[in-house]
Amino acid sequence: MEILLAKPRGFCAGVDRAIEIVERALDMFGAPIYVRHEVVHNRRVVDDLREKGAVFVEELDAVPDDATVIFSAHGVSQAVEDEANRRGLHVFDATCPLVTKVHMEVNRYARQGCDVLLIGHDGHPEVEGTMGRFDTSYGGQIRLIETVADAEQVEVNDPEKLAVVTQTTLSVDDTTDIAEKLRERFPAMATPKKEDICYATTNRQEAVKSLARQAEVMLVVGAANSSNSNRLRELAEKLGCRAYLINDAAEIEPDWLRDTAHVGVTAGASAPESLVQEVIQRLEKEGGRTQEAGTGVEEKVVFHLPRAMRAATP
Ligand code: 10D
Ligand code: SF4
Repeated sequence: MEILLAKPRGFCAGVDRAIEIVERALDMFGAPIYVRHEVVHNRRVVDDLREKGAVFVEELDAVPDDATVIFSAHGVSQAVEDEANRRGLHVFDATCPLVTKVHMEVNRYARQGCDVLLIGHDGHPEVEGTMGRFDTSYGGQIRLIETVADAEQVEVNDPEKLAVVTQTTLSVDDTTDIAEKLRERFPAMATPKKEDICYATTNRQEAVKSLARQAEVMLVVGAANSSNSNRLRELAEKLGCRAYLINDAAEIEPDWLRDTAHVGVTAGASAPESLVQEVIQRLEKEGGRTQEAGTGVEEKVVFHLPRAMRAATP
């Protein structure tokens, strides 16, 4: 059995930064450091940080006064930010800068009195944060579009004052279909200068496309609540693989590998490389031989830490 190891895979620059922010806060202020929502959607990451003194909560009312709180990489609404400021909490914002960019777009379109269509998945924390960045006091509204059917039906105030933005971790192909339908109905619709789907999402999907040409089975290391990881599994399945989303090596069923000559392995942007290496070890124990595959795209994106943390760097 050949193990085809996707390149690129795993941690992106936004996840690296978010985890480092929690670790630095623990070093600078000591435990407990509160984190609103899983800093990234991965159990191993969250458990490791919890061990070091991070306390994960879903809402700010679970954070005591005078505490330090970190917003997760997925971002928060304006209301959450305002509430933290009103209470005088000491905040570090681990929102990925590429999510913040979408927040700023939404904010700008709202101030222009436009309606905004947000392509994304209902209930996801990034979508909640981005929807909550739209200020309705300028007369516009923000609507969520999940499917081509939504794009066919949505009604807007004025097609000449309309913009579209997206969640950062969507399927590139599905989003193209939805955006095309919207553009067909609303040709004057404004779009951001640069794609909202981020470089890491795009690169990991391209790598899976290339692997799926050879692999019969695809293992995607990632959590069930991780949007970008789910999109990798779906894509591999669409391309004809038997594709599984796994938290770790222990979840691999021997049945999945029976009569398999090529197994692809990739990891979502929130899945640590240690989990990938454990999967490889397990597959090698079953007789697999590893080779790197995928597009081989080198990622050189690095995001700065917040200023207050940069200053504290030894
Ligand atoms: O669910 P998801 O793909 O948005 O988040 P995850 O924590 O799995 O990966 C990092 C991506 C972020 C923070 C969204 F930009
Ligand atoms: Fe940022 Fe993209 Fe990573 Fe999300 S997946 S944290 S948008 S780089």
